[in-house]
Amino acid sequence: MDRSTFPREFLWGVSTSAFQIEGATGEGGRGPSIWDTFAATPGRIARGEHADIAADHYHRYPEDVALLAELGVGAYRMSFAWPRIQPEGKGAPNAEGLAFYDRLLDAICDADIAPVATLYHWDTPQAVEDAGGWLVRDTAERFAEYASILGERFGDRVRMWIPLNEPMVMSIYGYAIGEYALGKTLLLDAIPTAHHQNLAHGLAVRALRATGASGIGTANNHSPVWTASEGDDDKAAAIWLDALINRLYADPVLLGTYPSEMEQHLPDGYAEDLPVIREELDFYGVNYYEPQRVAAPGPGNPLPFELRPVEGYPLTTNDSPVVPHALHELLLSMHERYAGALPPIYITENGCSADDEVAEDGHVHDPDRVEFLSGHLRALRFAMDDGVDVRGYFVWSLMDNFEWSKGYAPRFGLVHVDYATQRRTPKDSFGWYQRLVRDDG
Ligand code: IFM
Repeated sequence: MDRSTFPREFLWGVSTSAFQIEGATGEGGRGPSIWDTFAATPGRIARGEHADIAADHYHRYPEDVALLAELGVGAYRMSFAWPRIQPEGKGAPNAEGLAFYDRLLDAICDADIAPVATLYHWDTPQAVEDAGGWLVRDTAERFAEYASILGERFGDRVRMWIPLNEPMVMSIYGYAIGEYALGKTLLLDAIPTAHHQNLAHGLAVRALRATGASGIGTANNHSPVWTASEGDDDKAAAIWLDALINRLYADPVLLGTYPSEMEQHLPDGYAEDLPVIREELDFYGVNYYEPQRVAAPGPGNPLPFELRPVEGYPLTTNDSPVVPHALHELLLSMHERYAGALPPIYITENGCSADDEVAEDGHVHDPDRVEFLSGHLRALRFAMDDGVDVRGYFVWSLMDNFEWSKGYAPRFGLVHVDYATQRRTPKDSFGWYQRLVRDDG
């Protein structure tokens, strides 16, 4: 990319999440989470893998922060583990958990990097799940209590706050189809979990602000939804899926309404919560990976749509089609749909998995990742030229990590992790991103 392609003040960053890198699941007074339980259940995670050690970031964070400093990013997006802060999901915080994040945030700030903190990246304390999880409204209230604890303690250091990461994934993968913790297969009966997470978001925004915290946004996963044909049935299916995976989260937060397609599936009294959910935001985080293609359901399908492959594009090792121009399309459509209601956008996640190995020369050559990232940054730049206000970009991920039910095989990092030795090796893409950050594109 040409020099100075992006504005000087553009924020370059990388993202991770607690459960995917920390390990030390039984240390520091941390309570069990739904992902510990899920990973311990035979057949749930590829090759029987678990995150008890993961990338051992809990112990090796100084080395990881040094890598961030070497990379030269202006911001680092991490997440707090709710079960480290409140092992039972309520009540007084765990001092050792707070102390760990004090050390981590201090190290990040000392490196002159702005911490961007996600409060929840799917690691629900098991006790919260046992009390009903996101199927019950009370979880949103508990989440607000947790948010207050974090705001009070870390508000002096965290620059940007993200209450929940990708609530859509929790609702669909965790509650509707059961591929992720907690493995429920409720299909459309999972939709109330979206509302309770949206409510948790709004309550947490208020709770954080009440502590004096500022710079509060969100991180929703968005995918353009493409119809399989121009037929009315396929188009209707595409509109329905767009409501389910995109608008169910963005509309209430930005417009204070729910898509009409979803209303009949929401819990009674949901409308009264909309003013809380719509609490004004300082930024809107978009996590983008891939578009979806969809057709009308075939006979016997209990859902009003059927997914089709997105053909004609290369696939990552995680079977995601690589479609940079869909990011441009997505940003333009959000810019239009939410005109006047959309705060500045940050791309809070974007990246790809690859079969990365340390080569004989000691380096990790990952040209596919460099191509993926540069293609998406070009698309992002076009969207900015078209008037979309984008202020920053975060690569998923700083380092290889536990990719949920796929275990450790998909490698998303700019830094390779040898899980046997925990040795970190910056990949070629690390050097590429380092230069890009230095030169603002
Ligand atoms: O690893 C995940 C992350 O936890 C949430 N967003 C997508 C990433 C890649 O699948």
